[in-house]
Amino acid sequence: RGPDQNSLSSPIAKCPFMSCSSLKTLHSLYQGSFPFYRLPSEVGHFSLDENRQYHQDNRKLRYYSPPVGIRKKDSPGWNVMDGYESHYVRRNEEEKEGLLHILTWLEKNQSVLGTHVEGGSKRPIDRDFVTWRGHLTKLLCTPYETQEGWLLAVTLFKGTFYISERETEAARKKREERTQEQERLMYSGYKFESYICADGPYGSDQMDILQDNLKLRTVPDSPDRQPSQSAVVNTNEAYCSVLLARLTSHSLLISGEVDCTDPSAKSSIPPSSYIELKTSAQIRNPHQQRSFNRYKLLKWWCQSFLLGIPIIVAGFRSQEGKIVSLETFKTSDIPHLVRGERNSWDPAVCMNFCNKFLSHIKAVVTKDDPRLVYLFAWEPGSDVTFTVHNDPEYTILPSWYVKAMN
Ligand code: 0WD
Ligand code: CA
Repeated sequence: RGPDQNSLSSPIAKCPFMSCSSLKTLHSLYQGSFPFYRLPSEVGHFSLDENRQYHQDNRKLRYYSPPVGIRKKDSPGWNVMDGYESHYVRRNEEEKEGLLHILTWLEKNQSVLGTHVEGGSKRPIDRDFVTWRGHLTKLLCTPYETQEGWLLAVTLFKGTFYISERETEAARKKREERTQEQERLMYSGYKFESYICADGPYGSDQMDILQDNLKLRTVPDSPDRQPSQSAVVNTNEAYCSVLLARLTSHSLLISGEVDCTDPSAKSSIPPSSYIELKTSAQIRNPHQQRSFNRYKLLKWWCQSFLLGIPIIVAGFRSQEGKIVSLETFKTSDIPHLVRGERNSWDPAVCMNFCNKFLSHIKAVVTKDDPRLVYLFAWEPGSDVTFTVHNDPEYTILPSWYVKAMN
Protein backbone atom coordinates (compact mmCIF):
# COMPACT_ATOMS: atom_id res chain seq x y z
CA ARG A 1 0.00 0.00 0.00
CA GLY A 2 1.27 3.44 -0.94
CA PRO A 3 1.75 6.12 1.70
CA ASP A 4 -1.22 8.17 0.46
CA GLN A 5 -3.82 5.44 0.89
CA ASN A 6 -3.89 5.19 4.64
CA SER A 7 -6.34 7.87 5.67
CA LEU A 8 -9.99 7.11 6.44
CA SER A 9 -11.17 9.44 3.70
CA SER A 10 -9.23 7.35 1.20
CA PRO A 11 -11.23 6.76 -1.99
CA ILE A 12 -9.89 3.21 -2.05
CA ALA A 13 -12.59 0.94 -0.69
CA LYS A 14 -11.42 -2.16 1.10
CA CYS A 15 -13.34 -5.28 0.22
CA PRO A 16 -13.33 -8.29 2.52
CA PHE A 17 -10.72 -9.69 0.17
CA MET A 18 -7.63 -7.70 -0.78
CA SER A 19 -7.94 -8.88 -4.37
CA CYS A 20 -11.17 -6.98 -4.96
CA SER A 21 -10.07 -3.61 -3.59
CA SER A 22 -11.54 -0.96 -5.83
CA LEU A 23 -11.12 2.73 -6.46
CA LYS A 24 -13.95 5.27 -6.38
CA THR A 25 -14.20 7.86 -9.14
CA LEU A 26 -16.75 10.34 -7.73
CA HIS A 27 -15.37 13.81 -8.50
CA SER A 28 -16.22 15.23 -5.07
CA LEU A 29 -13.68 12.81 -3.54
CA TYR A 30 -10.83 14.39 -5.46
CA GLN A 31 -11.31 18.07 -4.72
CA GLY A 32 -8.34 19.81 -3.22
CA SER A 33 -5.24 21.59 -4.28
CA PHE A 34 -3.57 20.88 -7.57
CA PRO A 35 -0.98 18.10 -7.20
CA PHE A 36 2.62 18.61 -8.25
CA TYR A 37 3.06 18.00 -11.97
CA ARG A 38 6.47 18.60 -13.45
CA LEU A 39 6.06 19.96 -16.92
CA PRO A 40 7.16 17.40 -19.45
CA SER A 41 10.52 17.54 -21.19
CA GLU A 42 10.99 15.89 -24.54
CA VAL A 43 13.54 13.08 -24.71
CA GLY A 44 12.85 11.91 -28.23
CA HIS A 45 10.38 11.47 -31.04
CA PHE A 46 9.46 9.17 -33.90
CA SER A 47 7.36 9.16 -37.03
CA LEU A 48 4.89 6.70 -38.51
CA ASP A 49 4.73 6.85 -42.30
CA GLU A 50 1.88 6.36 -44.77
CA ASN A 51 2.24 2.58 -44.31
CA ARG A 52 2.36 2.91 -40.53
CA GLN A 53 6.07 2.07 -40.53
CA TYR A 54 8.19 3.37 -37.63
CA HIS A 55 11.04 5.82 -38.28
CA GLN A 56 13.39 7.15 -35.66
CA ASP A 57 13.13 10.76 -36.91
CA ASN A 58 10.77 13.72 -37.31
CA ARG A 59 9.88 13.24 -40.97
CA LYS A 60 6.15 13.48 -40.19
CA LEU A 61 6.39 16.60 -38.05
CA ARG A 62 4.40 19.37 -39.71
CA TYR A 63 4.73 23.12 -39.40
CA TYR A 64 2.00 25.47 -38.28
CA SER A 65 1.27 27.66 -41.24
CA PRO A 66 -1.93 29.67 -40.82
CA PRO A 67 -3.22 31.73 -43.72
CA VAL A 68 -1.33 35.01 -43.91
CA GLY A 69 -3.22 38.02 -42.62
CA ILE A 70 -6.08 36.11 -41.09
CA ARG A 71 -7.26 37.48 -37.75
CA LYS A 72 -9.02 35.89 -34.84
CA LYS A 73 -12.59 34.88 -35.71
CA ASP A 74 -12.02 35.51 -39.43
CA SER A 75 -13.53 32.91 -41.71
CA PRO A 76 -11.06 31.03 -43.85
CA GLY A 77 -13.98 29.23 -45.53
CA TRP A 78 -12.10 25.95 -45.96
CA ASN A 79 -14.23 23.03 -47.03
CA VAL A 80 -13.18 20.29 -44.63
CA MET A 81 -15.30 17.65 -46.40
CA ASP A 82 -13.34 18.15 -49.61
CA GLY A 83 -11.58 14.95 -50.69
CA TYR A 84 -13.51 12.62 -48.37
CA GLU A 85 -14.49 10.25 -51.19
CA SER A 86 -11.36 10.53 -53.29
CA HIS A 87 -8.34 11.45 -51.13
CA TYR A 88 -8.75 9.54 -47.88
CA VAL A 89 -6.62 6.60 -46.71
CA ARG A 90 -7.78 5.22 -43.37
CA ARG A 91 -5.66 3.40 -40.83
CA ASN A 92 -6.80 -0.17 -40.24
CA GLU A 93 -8.46 0.12 -36.83
CA GLU A 94 -8.79 -3.64 -36.48
CA GLU A 95 -5.04 -3.79 -35.97
CA LYS A 96 -4.38 -3.26 -32.29
CA GLU A 97 -0.90 -1.85 -31.88
CA GLY A 98 -1.03 -1.34 -28.13
CA LEU A 99 2.27 0.09 -26.91
CA LEU A 100 4.20 -1.20 -29.97
CA HIS A 101 5.68 2.12 -31.14
CA ILE A 102 6.62 3.29 -27.64
CA LEU A 103 8.32 -0.04 -26.95
CA THR A 104 10.18 0.26 -30.25
CA TRP A 105 11.39 3.69 -29.21
CA LEU A 106 12.41 2.40 -25.75
CA GLU A 107 14.29 -0.53 -27.25
CA LYS A 108 16.28 1.84 -29.49
CA ASN A 109 16.88 4.45 -26.78
CA GLN A 110 17.73 2.50 -23.65
CA SER A 111 20.89 4.53 -23.19
CA VAL A 112 18.95 7.84 -23.16
CA LEU A 113 16.99 6.79 -20.11
CA GLY A 114 19.89 5.33 -18.21
CA THR A 115 19.51 2.93 -15.36
CA HIS A 116 19.71 3.34 -11.66
CA VAL A 117 20.17 1.06 -8.74
CA GLU A 118 17.08 0.42 -6.68
CA GLY A 119 17.30 -2.15 -3.95
CA GLY A 120 20.41 -3.45 -5.63
CA SER A 121 18.79 -4.18 -8.98
CA LYS A 122 18.86 -2.00 -12.05
CA ARG A 123 15.76 -0.88 -13.87
CA PRO A 124 16.33 -1.01 -17.64
CA ILE A 125 13.79 1.81 -17.98
CA ASP A 126 14.18 4.19 -15.09
CA ARG A 127 10.52 5.34 -14.95
CA ASP A 128 7.58 4.18 -12.85
CA PHE A 129 5.05 4.31 -15.70
CA VAL A 130 5.16 4.00 -19.49
CA THR A 131 2.01 4.80 -21.47
CA TRP A 132 0.32 6.72 -24.28
CA ARG A 133 -0.84 10.23 -23.46
CA GLY A 134 -4.33 9.28 -24.74
CA HIS A 135 -4.68 6.70 -21.95
CA LEU A 136 -3.85 9.31 -19.30
CA THR A 137 -6.34 11.72 -20.90
CA LYS A 138 -9.03 9.11 -20.31
CA LEU A 139 -7.96 8.81 -16.67
CA LEU A 140 -7.99 12.58 -16.16
CA CYS A 141 -11.53 12.83 -17.57
CA THR A 142 -12.88 9.86 -15.58
CA PRO A 143 -14.36 11.78 -12.59
CA TYR A 144 -16.52 13.74 -15.06
CA GLU A 145 -17.23 11.03 -17.64
CA THR A 146 -20.83 9.82 -17.80
CA GLN A 147 -20.92 7.90 -21.10
CA GLU A 148 -17.90 5.75 -21.88
CA GLY A 149 -16.04 3.29 -19.67
CA TRP A 150 -12.52 1.99 -20.19
CA LEU A 151 -10.25 -1.02 -19.80
CA LEU A 152 -6.60 -0.49 -18.95
CA ALA A 153 -4.18 -3.40 -18.92
CA VAL A 154 -1.15 -3.05 -16.64
CA THR A 155 2.01 -5.15 -16.49
CA LEU A 156 4.88 -4.64 -14.04
CA PHE A 157 8.16 -5.54 -15.72
CA LYS A 158 11.59 -4.89 -14.21
CA GLY A 159 10.29 -2.17 -11.94
CA THR A 160 8.25 -0.26 -14.54
CA PHE A 161 4.45 -0.30 -14.92
CA TYR A 162 3.29 -0.45 -18.55
CA ILE A 163 -0.28 0.77 -19.14
CA SER A 164 -2.05 -0.19 -22.37
CA GLU A 165 -5.69 0.30 -23.28
CA ARG A 166 -7.97 -2.55 -24.39
CA GLU A 167 -10.98 -1.70 -26.49
CA THR A 168 -14.23 -2.21 -24.57
CA GLU A 169 -17.10 -4.14 -26.16
CA ALA A 170 -19.14 -0.93 -26.27
CA ALA A 171 -16.31 0.94 -28.01
CA ARG A 172 -15.91 -1.84 -30.56
CA LYS A 173 -19.64 -1.82 -31.26
CA LYS A 174 -19.64 1.96 -31.59
CA ARG A 175 -16.67 1.84 -33.98
CA GLU A 176 -18.24 -0.87 -36.13
CA GLU A 177 -21.57 0.95 -36.25
CA ARG A 178 -20.17 4.38 -37.07
CA THR A 179 -22.45 6.25 -39.45
CA GLN A 180 -21.33 7.92 -42.67
CA GLU A 181 -21.94 11.23 -40.91
CA GLN A 182 -19.55 10.30 -38.08
CA GLU A 183 -16.94 9.07 -40.56
CA ARG A 184 -17.15 12.39 -42.38
CA LEU A 185 -16.73 14.30 -39.13
CA MET A 186 -13.60 12.31 -38.32
CA TYR A 187 -12.23 13.08 -41.76
CA SER A 188 -12.93 16.78 -41.34
CA GLY A 189 -10.57 16.98 -38.37
CA TYR A 190 -7.70 15.55 -40.40
CA LYS A 191 -8.57 17.73 -43.40
CA PHE A 192 -8.45 20.82 -41.20
CA GLU A 193 -4.89 19.87 -40.21
CA SER A 194 -3.83 19.67 -43.83
CA TYR A 195 -5.18 23.19 -44.51
CA ILE A 196 -3.30 24.76 -41.62
CA CYS A 197 -0.02 22.80 -41.72
CA ALA A 198 2.89 22.75 -44.14
CA ASP A 199 5.42 19.95 -44.58
CA GLY A 200 8.35 22.33 -44.08
CA PRO A 201 8.90 25.40 -41.91
CA TYR A 202 8.42 27.59 -44.98
CA GLY A 203 6.26 27.24 -48.05
CA SER A 204 7.62 25.17 -50.93
CA ASP A 205 8.58 28.25 -52.99
CA GLN A 206 10.59 29.66 -50.13
CA MET A 207 12.20 26.28 -49.50
CA ASP A 208 13.39 26.26 -53.12
CA ILE A 209 14.88 29.73 -52.71
CA LEU A 210 16.57 28.70 -49.46
CA GLN A 211 18.03 25.61 -51.07
CA ASP A 212 19.06 27.32 -54.32
CA ASN A 213 20.62 30.31 -52.67
CA LEU A 214 22.69 29.34 -49.69
CA LYS A 215 23.78 32.97 -49.27
CA LEU A 216 20.23 33.99 -48.40
CA ARG A 217 20.42 35.30 -44.84
CA THR A 218 16.97 36.65 -44.21
CA VAL A 219 14.28 34.14 -43.50
CA PRO A 220 10.82 35.15 -44.72
CA ASP A 221 8.65 36.57 -41.92
CA SER A 222 5.36 34.87 -42.67
CA PRO A 223 5.61 31.26 -43.72
CA ASP A 224 3.69 30.39 -46.87
CA ARG A 225 1.15 27.65 -46.83
CA GLN A 226 1.72 24.62 -48.94
CA PRO A 227 -1.12 23.90 -51.32
CA SER A 228 -3.17 21.25 -49.52
CA GLN A 229 -6.34 21.06 -51.62
CA SER A 230 -5.13 17.99 -53.44
CA ALA A 231 -3.24 16.36 -50.55
CA VAL A 232 -4.25 12.87 -49.50
CA VAL A 233 -5.35 12.52 -45.88
CA ASN A 234 -3.69 9.36 -44.58
CA THR A 235 -4.40 8.55 -40.93
CA ASN A 236 -1.51 6.08 -40.79
CA GLU A 237 0.85 9.04 -40.65
CA ALA A 238 1.85 10.46 -37.29
CA TYR A 239 4.57 12.35 -35.51
CA CYS A 240 4.90 11.37 -31.86
CA SER A 241 6.84 13.08 -29.12
CA VAL A 242 8.31 11.09 -26.20
CA LEU A 243 8.44 12.99 -22.92
CA LEU A 244 9.35 12.59 -19.28
CA ALA A 245 6.99 14.00 -16.67
CA ARG A 246 6.29 13.56 -12.98
CA LEU A 247 2.99 13.53 -11.08
CA THR A 248 3.80 13.75 -7.34
CA SER A 249 5.85 10.62 -6.64
CA HIS A 250 5.13 8.99 -10.00
CA SER A 251 7.73 9.31 -12.74
CA LEU A 252 6.22 8.96 -16.19
CA LEU A 253 7.35 8.32 -19.73
CA ILE A 254 4.56 9.44 -22.03
CA SER A 255 4.26 9.50 -25.79
CA GLY A 256 1.63 11.37 -27.73
CA GLU A 257 0.83 12.37 -31.27
CA VAL A 258 1.68 16.00 -31.97
CA ASP A 259 -0.11 17.85 -34.77
CA CYS A 260 2.50 20.50 -35.59
CA THR A 261 5.23 22.82 -34.41
CA ASP A 262 5.14 26.60 -34.68
CA PRO A 263 8.29 27.82 -36.49
CA SER A 264 7.65 31.31 -35.11
CA ALA A 265 7.18 30.23 -31.47
CA LYS A 266 9.10 32.26 -28.86
CA SER A 267 10.77 29.10 -27.65
CA SER A 268 11.78 26.52 -30.21
CA ILE A 269 12.24 23.93 -27.47
CA PRO A 270 9.55 21.25 -27.58
CA PRO A 271 6.94 20.84 -26.22
CA SER A 272 6.56 24.63 -25.88
CA SER A 273 6.72 25.07 -29.67
CA TYR A 274 3.99 22.49 -30.31
CA ILE A 275 0.42 23.29 -31.28
CA GLU A 276 -2.65 21.06 -30.94
CA LEU A 277 -5.27 21.40 -33.69
CA LYS A 278 -8.97 20.79 -33.12
CA THR A 279 -12.25 21.15 -34.95
CA SER A 280 -15.63 21.64 -33.39
CA ALA A 281 -19.14 22.56 -34.43
CA GLN A 282 -19.82 26.29 -34.69
CA ILE A 283 -21.30 27.63 -31.43
CA ARG A 284 -24.62 29.38 -32.05
CA ASN A 285 -26.27 29.74 -28.64
CA PRO A 286 -25.50 29.81 -24.88
CA HIS A 287 -26.56 26.17 -24.49
CA GLN A 288 -23.98 25.07 -27.07
CA GLN A 289 -21.38 27.27 -25.39
CA ARG A 290 -22.03 25.63 -22.00
CA SER A 291 -21.79 22.18 -23.50
CA PHE A 292 -18.56 23.12 -25.34
CA ASN A 293 -17.02 24.41 -22.10
CA ARG A 294 -18.16 21.41 -20.08
CA TYR A 295 -17.23 18.56 -22.43
CA LYS A 296 -14.89 19.70 -25.21
CA LEU A 297 -12.71 22.05 -23.19
CA LEU A 298 -12.30 19.37 -20.49
CA LYS A 299 -10.90 16.88 -23.02
CA TRP A 300 -8.85 19.49 -24.86
CA TRP A 301 -7.28 20.78 -21.66
CA CYS A 302 -6.45 17.30 -20.29
CA GLN A 303 -4.89 16.18 -23.56
CA SER A 304 -2.68 19.22 -24.11
CA PHE A 305 -1.79 19.84 -20.48
CA LEU A 306 -0.37 16.33 -20.10
CA LEU A 307 2.25 16.92 -22.81
CA GLY A 308 2.82 20.58 -21.96
CA ILE A 309 1.44 21.80 -25.28
CA PRO A 310 0.78 25.51 -24.71
CA ILE A 311 -1.52 26.38 -27.62
CA ILE A 312 -4.68 24.85 -29.09
CA VAL A 313 -5.93 26.21 -32.43
CA ALA A 314 -9.58 25.41 -33.04
CA GLY A 315 -11.45 25.57 -36.32
CA PHE A 316 -15.22 25.91 -35.94
CA ARG A 317 -17.20 24.32 -38.74
CA SER A 318 -20.61 25.16 -40.12
CA GLN A 319 -23.24 22.52 -40.84
CA GLU A 320 -22.17 22.69 -44.47
CA GLY A 321 -18.67 21.58 -43.52
CA LYS A 322 -16.85 24.90 -43.91
CA ILE A 323 -14.46 26.36 -41.34
CA VAL A 324 -16.19 29.59 -40.38
CA SER A 325 -13.84 30.78 -37.63
CA LEU A 326 -10.47 30.07 -36.09
CA GLU A 327 -9.77 30.53 -32.42
CA THR A 328 -6.55 30.20 -30.46
CA PHE A 329 -6.72 28.95 -26.87
CA LYS A 330 -3.88 29.07 -24.42
CA THR A 331 -4.02 25.72 -22.63
CA SER A 332 -3.27 27.45 -19.32
CA ASP A 333 -6.24 29.82 -19.80
CA ILE A 334 -8.82 27.07 -20.24
CA PRO A 335 -9.38 26.34 -16.51
CA HIS A 336 -10.07 30.04 -15.99
CA LEU A 337 -12.58 30.10 -18.86
CA VAL A 338 -14.71 27.41 -17.24
CA ARG A 339 -14.23 28.31 -13.57
CA GLY A 340 -17.41 29.21 -11.70
CA GLU A 341 -19.77 27.85 -14.33
CA ARG A 342 -22.60 25.62 -13.16
CA ASN A 343 -21.72 21.94 -13.51
CA SER A 344 -18.16 22.84 -14.38
CA TRP A 345 -15.00 20.75 -14.06
CA ASP A 346 -11.90 21.33 -11.97
CA PRO A 347 -8.43 20.48 -13.33
CA ALA A 348 -7.21 19.63 -9.80
CA VAL A 349 -9.86 16.89 -9.57
CA CYS A 350 -8.62 15.38 -12.85
CA MET A 351 -5.00 15.36 -11.72
CA ASN A 352 -5.77 14.18 -8.16
CA PHE A 353 -7.75 11.26 -9.54
CA CYS A 354 -4.94 10.30 -11.90
CA ASN A 355 -2.45 10.53 -9.03
CA LYS A 356 -4.58 8.23 -6.85
CA PHE A 357 -5.10 5.79 -9.70
CA LEU A 358 -1.35 5.53 -10.28
CA SER A 359 -0.85 4.95 -6.53
CA HIS A 360 -3.61 2.35 -6.72
CA ILE A 361 -1.72 0.55 -9.51
CA LYS A 362 1.42 0.52 -7.40
CA ALA A 363 -0.56 -0.96 -4.50
CA VAL A 364 -2.34 -3.61 -6.56
CA VAL A 365 0.16 -4.65 -9.24
CA THR A 366 2.82 -6.24 -7.12
CA LYS A 367 4.02 -9.23 -9.14
CA ASP A 368 6.84 -8.31 -11.52
CA ASP A 369 6.16 -10.62 -14.46
CA PRO A 370 5.97 -9.68 -18.16
CA ARG A 371 3.31 -12.33 -18.82
CA LEU A 372 0.95 -11.14 -16.11
CA VAL A 373 -1.73 -8.56 -16.87
CA TYR A 374 -3.81 -6.72 -14.30
CA LEU A 375 -6.89 -5.53 -16.14
CA PHE A 376 -8.49 -2.43 -14.61
CA ALA A 377 -12.09 -1.86 -15.66
CA TRP A 378 -14.33 1.13 -15.18
CA GLU A 379 -17.89 1.99 -16.19
CA PRO A 380 -19.59 5.32 -15.40
CA GLY A 381 -21.35 5.17 -12.06
CA SER A 382 -19.15 2.33 -10.78
CA ASP A 383 -15.81 1.97 -9.03
CA VAL A 384 -12.62 0.90 -10.79
CA THR A 385 -12.17 -2.85 -10.36
CA PHE A 386 -9.53 -5.27 -11.60
CA THR A 387 -8.93 -8.87 -12.62
CA VAL A 388 -5.64 -10.71 -13.14
CA HIS A 389 -4.78 -12.65 -16.31
CA ASN A 390 -1.92 -14.78 -17.57
CA ASP A 391 -3.59 -15.87 -20.81
CA PRO A 392 -1.38 -14.80 -23.80
CA GLU A 393 -4.45 -13.13 -25.28
CA TYR A 394 -4.06 -10.39 -22.66
CA THR A 395 -0.28 -9.90 -22.86
CA ILE A 396 0.83 -6.32 -23.50
CA LEU A 397 4.62 -6.78 -23.70
CA PRO A 398 5.75 -8.68 -26.82
CA SER A 399 8.47 -11.29 -26.37
CA TRP A 400 10.99 -9.33 -28.50
CA TYR A 401 10.74 -6.46 -26.01
CA VAL A 402 11.08 -8.68 -22.95
CA LYS A 403 14.12 -10.32 -24.55
CA ALA A 404 15.68 -6.94 -25.40
CA MET A 405 15.36 -5.77 -21.80
CA ASN A 406 16.75 -8.95 -20.29
O1 0WD B 1 -5.76 1.97 -31.39
C1 0WD B 1 -6.24 2.80 -30.67
N1 0WD B 1 -7.42 2.61 -30.13
C2 0WD B 1 -5.53 4.07 -30.39
C3 0WD B 1 -4.40 4.40 -31.09
C4 0WD B 1 -6.06 4.95 -29.37
C5 0WD B 1 -5.27 6.12 -29.13
C6 0WD B 1 -4.15 6.38 -29.87
N2 0WD B 1 -3.74 5.54 -30.85
C7 0WD B 1 -2.53 5.84 -31.58
C8 0WD B 1 -2.65 7.01 -32.49
O2 0WD B 1 -2.88 6.62 -33.81
C9 0WD B 1 -1.32 7.69 -32.37
O3 0WD B 1 -0.42 7.24 -33.33
O4 0WD B 1 -1.58 6.18 -30.64
C10 0WD B 1 -0.80 7.28 -31.06
C11 0WD B 1 -0.74 8.47 -30.14
O5 0WD B 1 -1.77 8.51 -29.36
P1 0WD B 1 -2.10 9.65 -28.26
O6 0WD B 1 -1.50 10.93 -28.66
O7 0WD B 1 -1.80 9.07 -26.97
O8 0WD B 1 -3.66 9.65 -28.52
P2 0WD B 1 -4.76 10.76 -28.31
O9 0WD B 1 -4.31 11.85 -27.43
O10 0WD B 1 -5.99 10.02 -27.96
O11 0WD B 1 -4.96 11.31 -29.76
C12 0WD B 1 -4.07 12.19 -30.38
C13 0WD B 1 -4.33 12.21 -31.87
C14 0WD B 1 -5.77 12.47 -32.23
O12 0WD B 1 -6.00 13.85 -32.28
P3 0WD B 1 -7.38 14.49 -31.78
O13 0WD B 1 -7.20 15.95 -32.03
O14 0WD B 1 -8.46 13.85 -32.59
O15 0WD B 1 -7.50 14.17 -30.32
O16 0WD B 1 -4.01 10.94 -32.41
C15 0WD B 1 -4.94 10.64 -33.46
C16 0WD B 1 -5.90 11.81 -33.57
O17 0WD B 1 -5.42 12.67 -34.59
N3 0WD B 1 -5.62 9.41 -33.10
C17 0WD B 1 -5.74 8.39 -33.91
N4 0WD B 1 -5.32 8.21 -35.14
C18 0WD B 1 -5.60 7.03 -35.72
N5 0WD B 1 -6.29 6.04 -35.08
C19 0WD B 1 -6.45 7.41 -33.17
C20 0WD B 1 -6.73 6.19 -33.82
N6 0WD B 1 -7.41 5.22 -33.23
N7 0WD B 1 -6.72 7.88 -31.96
C21 0WD B 1 -6.19 9.09 -31.93
CA1 CA C 1 -5.64 17.18 -33.03
